[in-house]
Formats: sequence, structure tokens, C-alpha cells
Amino acid sequence: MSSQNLFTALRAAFPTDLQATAVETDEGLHYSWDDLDRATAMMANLLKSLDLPDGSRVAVQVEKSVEAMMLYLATLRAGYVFLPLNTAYQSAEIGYFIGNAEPAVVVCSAANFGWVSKIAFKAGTQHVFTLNDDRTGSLLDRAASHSDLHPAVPRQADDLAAILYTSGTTGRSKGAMLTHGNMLSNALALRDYWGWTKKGGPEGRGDVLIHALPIFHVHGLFVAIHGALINGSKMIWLSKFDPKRAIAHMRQATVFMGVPTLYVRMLAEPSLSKAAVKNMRLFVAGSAPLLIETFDQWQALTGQTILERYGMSETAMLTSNPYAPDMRYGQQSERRGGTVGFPLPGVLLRVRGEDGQDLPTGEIGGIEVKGPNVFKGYWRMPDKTAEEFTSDGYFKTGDVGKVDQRGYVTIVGRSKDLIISGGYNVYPAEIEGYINEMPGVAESAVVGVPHPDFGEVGVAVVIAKAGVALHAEAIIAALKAKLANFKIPKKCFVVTELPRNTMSKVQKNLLRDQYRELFA
Ligand code: MLC
Ligand code: AMP
Repeated sequence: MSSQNLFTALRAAFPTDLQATAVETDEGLHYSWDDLDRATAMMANLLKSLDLPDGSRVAVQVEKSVEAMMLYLATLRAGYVFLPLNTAYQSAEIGYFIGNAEPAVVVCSAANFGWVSKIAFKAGTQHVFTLNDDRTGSLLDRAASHSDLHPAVPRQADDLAAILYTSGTTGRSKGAMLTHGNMLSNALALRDYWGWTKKGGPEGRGDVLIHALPIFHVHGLFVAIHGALINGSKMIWLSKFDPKRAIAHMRQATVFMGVPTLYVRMLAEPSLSKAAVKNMRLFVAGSAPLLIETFDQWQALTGQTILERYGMSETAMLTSNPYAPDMRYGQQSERRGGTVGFPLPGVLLRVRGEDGQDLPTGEIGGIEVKGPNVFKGYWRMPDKTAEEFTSDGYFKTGDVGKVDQRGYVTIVGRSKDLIISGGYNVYPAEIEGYINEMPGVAESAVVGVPHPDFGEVGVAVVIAKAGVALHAEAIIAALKAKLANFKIPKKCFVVTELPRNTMSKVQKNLLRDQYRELFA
């Protein structure tokens, strides 16, 4: 059987002119396709020289850089398993991921080497390299002495390519195992569905993607990077999102991908106009609900219609509004705000009630999915995996939604207790766990409330033990010392009681209503 290594497919799509620019950074650096090819070969050869066991994990917590993307591609090329970690994670979070995944290689910034290497060596990791966002570090030093030729290691569709940790509503984070086949099938489906055009192809000019998202989650790492590479398209690379810079680059670009917060921030820029986006052909939004106001304002100001899609770490992309009319649904299938469009070709999606029965069109229930993009299971958690799949092989997404007469899917909520803040997932149970451990705390509840910039943010409501005086600021400060910054509740209230139902369960819906206007 021929190899299904995702890298091989991406490499095959490189343009013939390898000296052309593949990535241009906001700072003005140019990387050619040949640079991508040679640097990933050198890094893959470095990994190979370490004699790692088959299936070894390469865990990476570094700032966004083109070299960090190359490390991802090199890991695929060498046949190992990539494990990206958000740079906001602190030692307790990193300690859990490294302890659970037992990576053979860990890559971190030189600034974090002290504490990260301590965690890694304790977990049995043999190799810890550094990689900084200024193109320095031991990873590049060591790779420099290796050959720039590397035949990609043959992999089958079912072989692991990456593990993405997603937090859980109860217990610890789960590592979603994604295969080469999951990601290649999704990349090919999106290439066709979103009408990517190749330079020199029938449409001539070829797409150029503005890459403005972090590269440790599905959206920036897979949807954006695979999207550009599988089409041989150039990327304009922003190491950190900046609305002014993103808009300025639109004159030379054609595709932009962002979480809703990025669109909200660009809408506040006076430089956003029809003229500024006239070269652009596609704006994609996802990872969190896009408010209809944002969709409408974007259309009014730029004349362009945002294409909203829906996905998750466990499944990559599941549904999308159509780029062009989707003939499965007829000529009238335009992009509709407030919906996430249709299941992508190859994806089966159904809505089921609590009793496990399929619901009629238009009724609201749990969204279940099946397809070549759906992950293999949770790393070393067979029971959790079994719980999340139905007997006929559908994955229960935890999202609540409906499908209308015309086939459009709408997400109306989540059955999982989850806050999505600026496109990042925050699990209240995790934050509550940390608060409840603090001295003097009797109980706490964390709820998500609307926020004009992040869409939704966390608010903590805490009850003190009898006779103890708690201070909201001190609780927030203590959380900041332990948790990734985006997980910190934006407000904390110390109260005397929490609303409860007759079963004594905290009624989070009442708390959400109570604090709904906090950031209005
Ligand atoms: C930063 N902060 C956040 C936050 N990001 N708080 C809540 N939610 C967030 N997402 C905190 C900072 O720590 C800081 O706090 C304060 O808010 C202001 O920071 P900022 O400078 O405004 O933030 P910035 O660095 O500009 O980051 C905002 C952002 C970033 C929107 C650019 O969060 C981002 O890149 N989000 C994209 C996430 C993403 O890629 N998601 C895809 C997941 S994949 P303090 O107190 O320290 O000052 C997925 C599947 C799918 O979901 O379908 O795609
Ligand atoms: P993650 O675990 O980070 O991959 O987040 C996946 C979750 O993000 C999904 O289960 C949804 O709840 C949410 N999500 C992704 N895209 C959308 C969207 N377009 N609209 C609403 N929610 C979304």
C-alpha cells in the first residue's frame, strides 16, 4: 500500500518553482518552498538520529514562528506524533500533559528551559531542545549539521500524526488522537469546498493566505496551514494577530481565517473598507459562535460575506457554509449568517434526542458525527473513548443544534459545561477545582457571560467558609499564578449563597442570567 503520510501529500502540492516564496513574514522575511523542504528534512533527520521508538511523541511549547511550523512538518515527515501546547500554559498544566503523553522529545523556548526540562526529565523524556521565535535555539543548531534530504517515513492513514489535548468537563484533559488519514481527508475536502486556486491554474493568480492565528490548535495549525500547503499557496505570516497589520496585508492576499474576536477587532479599525479587501476572495470564521451582528457589519462595511464553519479538536472541520452554491442542496444554498452551513462532503451528521432517537428536521438535540476526519480516540483513555461514541460509530460532539429544511446546521448551545473565550476553550470544572482548593473557600461556580471582544468570558462566584473573609482580587491573583491567562475569570464575586434547584445542584443558568449584562 502506498504511503499516506500527510507530509508526502503536502510536499507533492509544492509548486514546481521551489525558489518562489512560500511564507512571507510580517517582519519581511521570505522563506522559499525549497527552504521549507530542506529545513524540514534537516529537522526530520535530527529526530531520526535520536533513534526514537515508533510512535514517539514530540511535545512542543514555543512561540509562533515559521520554524515552529517547520518542526510540525518535520515531525510528520519523520513519522512521529506532534503534540502542540499553548504557550499560555503554566507548570501545572504542562506537567499534566507531559506526564500523560510521555513524549520522547520536548521542545520549548530557552526562557522556559529550566522548568520545562525539569518536568520533562522527570517524566522520562530523554531529549529537550530549545526553539526561540528569533530563529535561535538548540533545535536549529543541532539540525544544521544534518542532511537536507529526507524521504518521508511511510505512514498509513490510520497511523497517529498528532495529539491535541482538550480539557474535560470532569476529570483531566483528554488527548485527542488524530491520524494522517483524518487530516489529509479534511485538508482535501476543504481545498475543494472552499475553491482554493493554484497559481498558474485556470484562475491564474493563485491564493495567498494571511495566517494570523496561533499554531497550537486545530484552526491555525491544521485548517490554515494544511489549507495553504495542500494547494501550494503562499502564506503571509503574522506571529501575533494585529488588526491593522492584518488589514494592511489584505491588498496582497486572498484568504483570511479567524476566530470571531479577530473580526470584531478588525471591524473597529478605520482602515477596514471595501477598497482594503478588494483583492480578498474568502473570509472564514470559526472556533466560536460568530454573532449575526458581526456577520452583518462585515458584509455592510466590506461587501464580503464571512463563511462560517464548525469543527473541533476531535474531528477537525465538520460543517461549512458553501463557498459557491452547494449542488447537494441546490442553487439557493448561499452563505447564511447564524448557521454553520452543511456537513462537509464525506461527513455524516445527525441530531439526536436524550433517548438516543433521531430527531425530526428543525428539532434541537445533540449533534453526532461520523467520517474519515473523526479521530481515533482519546490517548490512553479507552473508557472515555467508548463513552463518547455511539454503538454505530458516531462521535457525540457535546454540541447542541438543529438542521433545518434546507440542510443548514445551526449550533444553539452545548451540553458540555464549556466557555469559549476568544476561540479558546475554558472548562469551568477546572477553574472551580483550583478555586475550591484555596484556603477559606467553601464552594465556587464559574459561568460564561457575553463579552463584546472575546464573545464569552468566565465569571467566578465564590462562597467563603464560615467566619472567613475572602477577597475577589486575591482569588484572581492566585489563579493567575497557576493557570493559562485566557482561563482566568474576568471577574470574581464573593457571595453568601448560590442558587440551587430542589436537588441542591447549583443553577448555573440563573447565575448566567444574573451576570449577563456585566460587560455589556
Ligand atoms: C487573551 N486573553 C484572553 C484571551 N486571549 N482572555 C480570554 N480569552 C482569550 N481568548 C487575556 C490576556 O491574557 C490578557 O489578560 C487580556 O486577555 C488581554 O489580552 P490581549 O492582548 O487583548 O489578547 P491577545 O494577546 O490580543 O489575544 C487575543 C486573541 C487570542 C483573540 C488574539 O486569544 C487568540 O489568538 N485567539 C484565537 C484562539 C484560537 O486560535 N482558537 C482556535 C481553537 S481550534 P491579562 O490579565 O494577562 O492582561 C477550535 C476548533 C475549531 O476551536 O473549530 O476551529
Ligand atoms: P475545541 O475543543 O477547541 O476544538 O473546540 C471545539 C468547539 O468549538 C466545538 O465543539 C464547538 O462547541 C465550538 N465551535 C467551533 N466552531 C464553532 C462555530 N462556528 N460556532 C459555534 N461553535 C463552534
